[in-house]
Amino acid sequence: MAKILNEVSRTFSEFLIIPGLTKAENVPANVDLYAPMAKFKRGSKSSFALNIPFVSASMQAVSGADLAIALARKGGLAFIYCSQSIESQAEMVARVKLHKAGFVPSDSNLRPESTLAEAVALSRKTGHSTMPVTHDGTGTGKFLGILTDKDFWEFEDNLHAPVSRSMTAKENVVFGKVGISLHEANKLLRQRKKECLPILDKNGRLQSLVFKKDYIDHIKNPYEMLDEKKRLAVGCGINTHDFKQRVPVLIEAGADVLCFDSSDGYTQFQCDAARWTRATFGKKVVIGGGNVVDAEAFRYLAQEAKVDFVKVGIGGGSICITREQKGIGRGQASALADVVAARDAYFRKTGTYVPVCSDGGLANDTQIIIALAMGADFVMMGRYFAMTTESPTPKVSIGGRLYKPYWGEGSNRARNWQRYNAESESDFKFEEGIDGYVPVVGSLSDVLGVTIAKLKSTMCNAGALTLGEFMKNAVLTRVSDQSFVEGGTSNIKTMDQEVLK
Ligand code: MZP
Repeated sequence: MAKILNEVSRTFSEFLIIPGLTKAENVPANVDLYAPMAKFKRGSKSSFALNIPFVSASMQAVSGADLAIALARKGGLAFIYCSQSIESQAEMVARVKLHKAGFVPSDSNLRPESTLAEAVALSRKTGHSTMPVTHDGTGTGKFLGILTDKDFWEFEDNLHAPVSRSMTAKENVVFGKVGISLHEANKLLRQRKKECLPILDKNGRLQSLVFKKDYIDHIKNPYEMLDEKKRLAVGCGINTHDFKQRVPVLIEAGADVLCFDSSDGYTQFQCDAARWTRATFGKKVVIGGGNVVDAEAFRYLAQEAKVDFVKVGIGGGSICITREQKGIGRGQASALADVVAARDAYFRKTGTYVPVCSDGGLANDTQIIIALAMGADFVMMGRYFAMTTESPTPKVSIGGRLYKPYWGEGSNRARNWQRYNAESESDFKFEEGIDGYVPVVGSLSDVLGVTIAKLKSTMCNAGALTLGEFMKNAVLTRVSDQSFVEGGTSNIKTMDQEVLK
């Protein structure tokens, strides 16, 4: 007979946190949201950690280059989706890496004989208003001058004229030489009241650009996730089918973290692929495994596949219909509690801490906070990020409100057959995800700002200054259906009801 677990599968909205003693130092300004991602030994530090405990899902409708840049600047990490060609995934990684606040390779360049019309077209295409002029129109050609949108009037000047007539020629440009430090470059920008500093090599060839706006941006985003070369960090989804081709290209492109994108990660395929990746690229590569929903599967991935972190969640995603289609899955709170207990036991036994990520089904800020209190080291979200301006989909107006399309990787639209352990695309015979719309909520920075404020506030209520303390000290209570209903407002008419009447 099949084994039937006694415990009912529970979700996050069935729990509340009981406040602990809030000490004088428990104020949001003192709260640190550091979250380890790579496994580590007792007494040592994780070799790769997040500055805020949020990562974005490896999904077509979520993690493109723009979202990856926006999230890394805030201290989190995006997982660029793998349900695309290896080349286009690597290209997205390269775009994130190019967006370095500091020495930026120039990718909007003109030749002296280019026309102003070509300059306008280039500026529209790239969104850049500062365009170096080099002898061959490349980002490493001999530097001749610089053209900005302030040097000509698009609707007044003759757009057939060559840019050489309007540009600021090299002899009048303030530039730095290769070898200059970022600090010195910024100092020069400040002293000479400039917006952009071209950096030239000893032969007068352009090497990179330093922008004042990047300096300001860096000051405004102190939690940026940066790699060793001070470029923004980025993660990548990978699968168990083409990993031998995909992983080397992604690592070459600069991916900082790899994570298996699988609806059920308790498989020998994943173990073999993780072992191959580790054997080929060594200890430094950060590998995430999953998804799993119980202790046994966690132990398998930690012990046998030797992954760095384990992702939890089957069937809970907002677009997921796996539970209805196949009858597999587990309530996310029960799954997380089981895996977290296994993580702690594994740590006690082996001295190795393998971080756990709660993936999918987080419908609001409260559920995010409960997941972290329950012991998730960090959370992965799809819908949450799909709703932001930076997600890769276009805005659509429906009934006077703005929406963005959001679809599951198991939907017919994504056809991510590798995620569902199918043998080939033709083996993709039924959907496990839906295709719909989510409301647009604003910029990632604004949305995340509110979530972080609530999280820090709750951590103060619980008397915790770090996420480690939060999960160690949190006391959770189950709520009855009735207490859930009464948890909202009672006998009050809200403005919305009044206005909408
Ligand atoms: P959510 O944050 O939108 O609720 O869930 C996102 C998570 O759902 C992803 O990280 C992934 O684990 C899972 N997912 C993605 N596509 C599907 C599907 O088509 C899915 N079923 O379940």
